Amino acid sequence: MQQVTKMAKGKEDKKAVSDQEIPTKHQKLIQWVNEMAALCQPDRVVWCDGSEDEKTRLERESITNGELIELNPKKLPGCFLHRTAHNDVARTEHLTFICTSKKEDAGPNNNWMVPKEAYAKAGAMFQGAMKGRNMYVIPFCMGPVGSPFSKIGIELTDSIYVVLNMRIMTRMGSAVLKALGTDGEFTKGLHSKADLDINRRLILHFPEDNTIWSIGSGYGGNVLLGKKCLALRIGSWLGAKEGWMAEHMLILGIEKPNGEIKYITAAFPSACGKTNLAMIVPPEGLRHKGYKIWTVGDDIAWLRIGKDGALRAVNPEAGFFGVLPGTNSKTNAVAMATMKKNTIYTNVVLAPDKTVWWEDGDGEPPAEGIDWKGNPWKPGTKDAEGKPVLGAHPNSRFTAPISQCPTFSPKMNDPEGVPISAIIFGGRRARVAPLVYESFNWQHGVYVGSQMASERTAAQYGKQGEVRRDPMAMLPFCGYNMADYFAHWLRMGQRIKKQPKIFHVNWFRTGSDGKFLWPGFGDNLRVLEWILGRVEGTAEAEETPIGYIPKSNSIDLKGLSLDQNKVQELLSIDSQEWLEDLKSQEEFYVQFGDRLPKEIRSELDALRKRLSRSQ
Ligand code: GTP
Ligand code: SPV
Ligand code: MN
Repeated sequence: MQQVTKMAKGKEDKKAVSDQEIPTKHQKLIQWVNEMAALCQPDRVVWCDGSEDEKTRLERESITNGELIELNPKKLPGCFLHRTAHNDVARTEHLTFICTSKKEDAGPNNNWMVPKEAYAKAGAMFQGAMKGRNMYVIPFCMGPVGSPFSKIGIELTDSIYVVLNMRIMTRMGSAVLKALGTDGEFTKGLHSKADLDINRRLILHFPEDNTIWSIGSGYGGNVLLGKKCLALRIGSWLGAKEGWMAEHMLILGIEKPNGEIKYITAAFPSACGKTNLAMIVPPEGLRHKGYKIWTVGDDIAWLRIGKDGALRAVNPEAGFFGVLPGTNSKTNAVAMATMKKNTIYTNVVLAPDKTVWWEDGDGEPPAEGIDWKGNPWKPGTKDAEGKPVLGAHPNSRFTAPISQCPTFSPKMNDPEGVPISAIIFGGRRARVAPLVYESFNWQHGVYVGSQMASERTAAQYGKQGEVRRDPMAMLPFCGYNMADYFAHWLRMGQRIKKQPKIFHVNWFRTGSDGKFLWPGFGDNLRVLEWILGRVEGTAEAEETPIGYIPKSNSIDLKGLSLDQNKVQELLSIDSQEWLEDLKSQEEFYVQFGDRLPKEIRSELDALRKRLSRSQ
């Protein structure tokens, strides 16, 4: 039975009066919900229990109000389409703030506001923002309920789309409220789509108060507050304080024919291949080796040192919020199978038979359909300037439960997490970075992560293709001064007895024709195999100024028609190009001043010397 708290009318307008039992005795929680309801003035406050009944009721309601379109129940059972506002299709980093008392604590990597000012500014926007709508109270847990890794949050929202997404993306409902008890700690999340106006949009984090306020957006990373806001920005802050790490990483298990499973994590910036690698399908040429893949997570890892001295990882999420364009049965058959049912599709083409389509997906586009903006669309549609109109937005996404993934790892629910053997950093770089290299040691590996760079993708608002430094793929997600974050990585290394080895990969290097040199996707397993070989001491490598790279023939290229020139180009290191790159690294580090750990500076200096010598 759903719990509903009706708002009293008239004079009592500002006070939530319960006509049904509130499903918790947590006084601080009740008080906060009442305060936020008084501010936002929803018609009703609805406590979510996570039940099937509730899900069906919310789906019906959102079909009626137009938030969701039900898809073909035979071909896509339990699936829905959602269209966002046209200017609300990606995270808005320029409207995202870390609000700490001291500016230096947020660091040069974050937009900053004084908490008092931020509360006042957003408070004015939240005033009456939920009038005519319900306020849903979503209790959610990041990580398995009851695990020492996990954190509980409560999100208040006026969007049913958010409730239905949070149901998939997190463990959500009554069990979480129960785990919270009468005085448990929780992150306070407040979200209102308000009028979806980009000029009145703010995503605010108050790490000192364990609070998140998001207003004016209805897009994933801005509004599913458990994901980037809690699991990364607030999470990284808590991690630094409590001695663990919150990272923008996939988690993957590779089972060898002897049954042994090795787990790795990989940090790539948004839309640079985490979901794809997390579900990798062994390529034809390697199939005879009998590798099996286990998907633990595709976006976020929480890492703690286990009793055994290993670095252990938990995926705090329970679902995927994955990129659609480019996803098809060839590139990612596992993702395609995962999203066949109970999936929410956002910003794709609606076909007349109520199925969906996106660019570089499966099959031909429908002869006629409706594009992500809700306009009639057919293949070849051009805009006023004669440019092709995409049917799906480049950052269109699917939300699906991890439990539906054919390679789902049951270890995902292990409260102790999985032990990590290798950490992989990587970016999208047309030049400079080779296909793969191994760092010399933990400290050098931290430096390698700290100088990561990548071309901007459609996952964030702004100019596409521009190369920017994105340390550990955390630039938009580190909730505190990034120099302190580097120091935290260095400190963690000293505490980890069984240190994972640290690698860097680049699937996106291009040749003189501008095309990708490396086939990518399933073939990336060839690189992972070399990485595991290095962990186990069986794969051969050559020492270079930047780190160890594979000796020729030490990556298994069987069944791949890739000529030797291309392989050489993929692994080549141009000292001149690297020395140029170091200049841009220096420019990036300058902003951190004295706060930059001296170890990072000394790694950079040592690399410069090695490169100069090798010229
Ligand atoms: P977020 O969800 O934004 O964090 O992205 P992600 O890192 O999970 O990226 P995802 O796996 O969704 O891939 C993003 C885009 O890159 C998709 O269009 C993929 O098809 C493409 N992609 C992924 N892996 C490869 C690869 O190995 N090579 C090439 N060329 N493209 C890839
Ligand atoms: C990313 O942009 O890194 C994502 C999607 O994973 S979002 O949830 O919007 O952040
Ligand atoms: Mn991501």
